[in-house]
Amino acid sequence: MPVTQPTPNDIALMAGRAGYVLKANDRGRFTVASPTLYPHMWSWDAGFVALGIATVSVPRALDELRTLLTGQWSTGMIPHILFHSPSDYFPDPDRWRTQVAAARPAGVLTSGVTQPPIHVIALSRILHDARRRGGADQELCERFVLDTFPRWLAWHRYLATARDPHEHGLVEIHHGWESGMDDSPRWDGPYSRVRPGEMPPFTRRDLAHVSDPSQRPSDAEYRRYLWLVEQKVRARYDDAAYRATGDFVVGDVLVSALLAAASDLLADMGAEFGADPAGIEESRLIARRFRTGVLRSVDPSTGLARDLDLRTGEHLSVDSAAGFAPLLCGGDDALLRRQRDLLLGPRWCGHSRLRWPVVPSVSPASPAFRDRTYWRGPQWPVLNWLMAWALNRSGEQEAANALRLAGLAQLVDCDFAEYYEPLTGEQLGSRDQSWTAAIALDFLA
Ligand code: 2M8
Repeated sequence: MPVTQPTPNDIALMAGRAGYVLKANDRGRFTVASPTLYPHMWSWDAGFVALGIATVSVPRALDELRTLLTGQWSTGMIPHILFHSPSDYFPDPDRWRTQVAAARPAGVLTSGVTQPPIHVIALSRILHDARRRGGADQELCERFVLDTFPRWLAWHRYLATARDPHEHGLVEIHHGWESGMDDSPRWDGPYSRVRPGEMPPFTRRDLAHVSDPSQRPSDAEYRRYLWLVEQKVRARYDDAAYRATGDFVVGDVLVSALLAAASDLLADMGAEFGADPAGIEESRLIARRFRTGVLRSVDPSTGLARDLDLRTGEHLSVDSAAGFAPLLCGGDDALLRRQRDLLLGPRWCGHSRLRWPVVPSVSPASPAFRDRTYWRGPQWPVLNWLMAWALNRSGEQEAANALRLAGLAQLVDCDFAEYYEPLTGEQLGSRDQSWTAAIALDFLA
């Protein structure tokens, strides 16, 4: 179906409504990921949210990142949720029991796993907006970059060391939640080897907030998710102890590519603003190691990057959007051209049955594709933003703009859904999802 371009009226409405959603989800110094389903601050959501807010207010965008950093553990880890007030979200702090961890922060309740390191990429977009505005905004942002440089470096160092002790050049994740793509078919193999043992009973609360349970992971999947939390608690959130005992240990190509891209940007910004030279050098080394790891994982027959199950040593070949990790971290020119053509071609964004030519989480041509189920096929606007950002950065402006325009056309209903049914364009999951509104603002800026 051809993409109908939003009219100037649509665009004005979209910008206004996106700003309104972010304002309504604003709790002062942080933004909830969504008003009902996710009433706390999520780590990678906060990155996207901050870059969206920056199009309106640079100081408020920086506050978002500042708040996130209050949850940083002494290991450098940025946890995937910062809990701010009691709510009906499950698993809650009582389930995470992070008080068993010596490294937890004081004064903030957090989860005990991570999410993709998008934050420095967001910071570089905020800097871009700050520069466009100049004056006090620019000054504030440049100072923030310099002041927080050691904190971001500590976060990246944590991923590069505690999560890659054998220097595979792939960040190890200990839970599907750490990938941000919770139930993606990327994890079906590793999860099939997760055997839940004795653990406290639980009641899911997420299903109360969606119209149709098939849009969310199944109960069997949730049991495995909760079992891995139990294993992390038993290991007292010590990564080496979990590695020795935990069921799920996988090298994640998307997280690794984001780490490489973010480390490049951190080094560039650090060099520009006079950060510690040793830290800049370390950041460049991290970027190089993880870029190499991602490129090494590419399957020559498909041209897609593959995660590595570190329990079995197997590469995981799935037609998931994470396979485009090299586009994010950069690399060999021929591979990047091949990936661009693949992404825009008939197995992906150019698939004839797609309502909008935006990046689906799983190729509609794959047997693993499910049109309505969460990370198993639906289109996630943030993923489309990431790919557009990556193409733009590698000089592919035309391709990036095609994703941007299709992404805006998809959002013209102004519901800012969490994800979209790719064949019909129906909104799925939560509405008024903060990161969806945020990337709309960035696309419009
Ligand atoms: C989803 O994940 C949470 C668990 O972290 C959940 O399903 O309860 C994912 O889409 C994740 O990527 C996202 O950050 C989070 C909040 O939007 O929701």
